[in-house]
Amino acid sequence: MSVRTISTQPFTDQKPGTSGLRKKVTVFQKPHYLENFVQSIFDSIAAPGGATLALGGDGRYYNREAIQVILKMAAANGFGKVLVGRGGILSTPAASCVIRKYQTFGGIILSASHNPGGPDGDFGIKFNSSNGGPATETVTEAIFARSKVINEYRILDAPDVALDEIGETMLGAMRVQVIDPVSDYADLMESLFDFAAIRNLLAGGFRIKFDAMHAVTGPYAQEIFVKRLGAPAGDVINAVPLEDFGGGHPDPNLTYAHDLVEALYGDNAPDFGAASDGDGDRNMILGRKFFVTPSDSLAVIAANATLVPGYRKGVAGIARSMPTSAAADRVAQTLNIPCYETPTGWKFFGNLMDAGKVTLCGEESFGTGSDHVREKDGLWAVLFWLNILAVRKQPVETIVRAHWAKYGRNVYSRHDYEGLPAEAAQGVMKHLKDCFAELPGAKFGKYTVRFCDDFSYTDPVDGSVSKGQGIRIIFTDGSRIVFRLSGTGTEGATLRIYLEAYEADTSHHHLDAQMALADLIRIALGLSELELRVMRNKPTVIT
Ligand code: VG1
Ligand code: CO
Repeated sequence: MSVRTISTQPFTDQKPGTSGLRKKVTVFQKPHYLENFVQSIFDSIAAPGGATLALGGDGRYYNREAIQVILKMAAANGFGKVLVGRGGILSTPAASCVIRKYQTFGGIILSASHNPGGPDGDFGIKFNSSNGGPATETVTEAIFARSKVINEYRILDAPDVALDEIGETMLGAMRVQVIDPVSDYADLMESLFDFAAIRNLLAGGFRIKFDAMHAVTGPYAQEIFVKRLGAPAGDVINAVPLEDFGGGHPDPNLTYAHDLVEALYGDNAPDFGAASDGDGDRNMILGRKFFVTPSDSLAVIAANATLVPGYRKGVAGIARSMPTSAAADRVAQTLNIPCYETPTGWKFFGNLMDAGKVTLCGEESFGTGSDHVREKDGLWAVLFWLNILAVRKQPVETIVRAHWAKYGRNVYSRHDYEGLPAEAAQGVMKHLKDCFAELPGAKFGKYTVRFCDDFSYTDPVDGSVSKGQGIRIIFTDGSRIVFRLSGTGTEGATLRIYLEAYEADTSHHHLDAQMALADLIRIALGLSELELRVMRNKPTVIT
């Protein structure tokens, strides 16, 4: 087995987005494309000789091929050991767990998350640091800079490694340890939550349904809900991971998790429903005929954290991404703990968690998590809810309505316009910025603009500054409209409009969110001239 040094030419488009590099599978299949990016990672992270790496992915199409390439490149680049999930599988939170538990130098995660998979679908790759979290912007920028000048990469000339059995093999001088992708993660969950109480809840007739959407969490959900918590096997649906997610869109929301939504809104509905995404870091929480917004979920989790064994000591602080509703801020205020507002993307939470400033983090995009790992964590959120339900013994809806009655309701929705011509989408953003000077003080019905800006974040731990993170228009009553361009898509541009209205009056809490937000939606469309500029008359997805 010899190390080969292969000459290559840089690609100009290897800039990591909100969460790693995401492209069409066909782009990753171009000669040298994957190799260039992997070598750019290795060249940027300065791993000491003999370092250990964790490696795994969500099992989508091209996962297996990519794992073999990365193993051979890791061996040729002087790594001493790679921990790889059996079959090349590790959910994103499980990868984070493995990096932390075995104190590896870092990890490479293969996933395009909720984006569709298959030969015509998407693929993705990202590097996580030794804290288990996505590399910071400083690191991803270094990787991008390297990718623009790279002229060679190193790869071991070797046969493929067998990955379907637990055990160890040598790849040149590097050890490849195939690990059970589920057990370390399931053990971590068992150490945080009261499994006995949840088992009793389920044994007592409380019915759940978990939709794995034919994505990576199937085996995790079966181990945790069925084996360890005693749920009937049929409670985990779409549990077999498929390379193309069964042709579906593994995004846990009311539009794409239709099997689950049908069950929870149908006759004889279960008491609790949940789903997760392609790589297992997102979650959707449903009660019987009731949807919990991700922003509310974070707030309810924070308010009830001390009911859960792993969080009995309390929460040091909360962080939420800027577009996420301020529901969690109200809980933080009551608990008298800090609440941080970060740009979109989990990589911004890592420093805060490492510094002990926050325990819980959340994003409106169905992401919730804590400092138990450094990724958002779908099954963790589901277990958190089940633990709360086991203690409070009330329906999901009752718990959320009681929460609103105490803190007020941050009515919330996100409207996505997908697949737009990039120039038109950028035109909308530019037009909005051009309006900044005249907006403060402007009145729109009952709303008056307090201020507007293009969100900029200074990391309180390392002082790094991230600019241009989304346009905020904030009204005097705390209501908000946020405009942002997505950084995870692979085709055209996706423009997201985030809408939030604060409602203190309990008698209005039964209103449908789209109705309650109708005025803000009108204002957003009027101000942005969106429909005209992108030639659309309705959003692609509303969450
Ligand atoms: C989206 C979400 C963001 C999330 C990111 C990665 O990014 O809005 O909150 O962190 O996806 O999640 P964007 O740039 O498209 O808005 V995942 O589950 O795709 O790793
Ligand atoms: Co994901």
